[in-house]
Amino acid sequence: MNQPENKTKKRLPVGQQLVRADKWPTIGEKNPAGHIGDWQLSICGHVKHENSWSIDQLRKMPQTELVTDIHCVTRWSKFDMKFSGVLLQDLLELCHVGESAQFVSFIAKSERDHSTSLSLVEAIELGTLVALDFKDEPLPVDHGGPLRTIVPGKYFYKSLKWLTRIELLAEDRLGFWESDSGYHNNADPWLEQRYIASSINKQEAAKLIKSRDFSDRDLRSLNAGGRDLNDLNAEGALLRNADFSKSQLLRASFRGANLSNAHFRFSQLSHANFENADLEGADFTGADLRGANLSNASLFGSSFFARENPEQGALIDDTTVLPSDFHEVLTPEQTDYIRDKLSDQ
Ligand SMILES: Nc1nc2c(c(=O)[nH]1)N[C@H]1C(S)=C(S)[C@@H](COP(=O)(O)O)O[C@H]1N2
Ligand SMILES: [Mo]
Repeated sequence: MNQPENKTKKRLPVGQQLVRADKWPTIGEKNPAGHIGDWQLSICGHVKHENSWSIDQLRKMPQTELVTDIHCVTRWSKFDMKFSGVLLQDLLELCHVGESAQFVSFIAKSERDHSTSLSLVEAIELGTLVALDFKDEPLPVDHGGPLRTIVPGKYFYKSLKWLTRIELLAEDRLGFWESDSGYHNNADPWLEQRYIASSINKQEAAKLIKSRDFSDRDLRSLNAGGRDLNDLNAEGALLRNADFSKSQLLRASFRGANLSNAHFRFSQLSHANFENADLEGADFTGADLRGANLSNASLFGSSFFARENPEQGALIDDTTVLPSDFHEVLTPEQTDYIRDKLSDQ
């Protein structure tokens, strides 16, 4: 882990915000596949003895308690989350891991057979927990019950919900988010390893920017900062982690676009349309949002001002249409900022 041990070290990694104490967002899949009743966990692959356990059998094994901070790549964090269950290391010892095993893949019983992976050394060193309980109660199903992994020291996408299989591998097999959505395979929040780089080259990007038509395109991590993009059509585009800082985006339409962790610092977004867009973790610090429509957008962990510089926050007034749940999904500081702006009128 790269987190220095000294006590003065900031506890919140760069770019993260604490979510409200009474909120724990559900991210990604919401439900497991099939029945919970006959849940089995198996370990297979490069091991001498394959093994499987029921939930009852896992509960009878020595239980380890883990209190950890969780950091989601979409910029929300929660401190002191208390889980208990069986250490991955204890389960692996029962299977006699082969010398050829270098990676471990965690596989979910879910509609898309969601998975994620770690190097075996790291999985053990980080103290990966196969968790059964949260705060001394069985894990809620939407948070991965009856069984999930908790991997301290990585973004939370490395912690798999509805764990049903652990496979020991000689070569890494990228997980769902890592292969499909460009999430960084190392996922260290202290190094801000959120996403891998853009999939399109500079010439292609320049052409696209000129056309002002991004609709339905995959443009993850696109660099479109400081551009004139008034009247842009970006409906349905995949623009996760894209950079629009200081761009002119008057009347741009981002309806239904995926803009999680997009950067809109100091951009001109008057009368832009974000209806039904995914704006989790998006940064609107200093942006002009007067007349913009954010109805039905998902704003978990988004920010509108920076604590270092509160007077340079986003321009919001009663012509800005906000989603009705904004005060539930933003941090208290961000909510207060917006309420102040609205009451200034
Ligand atoms: N099976 C499964 N596990 C998953 C995901 C998922 O979509 N499916 N999403 C990951 C992501 S991105 C995060 S942030 C956490 C969210 O866990 P939570 O919904 O309990 O907050 O689960 C991780 N594990
Ligand atoms: Mo996440």
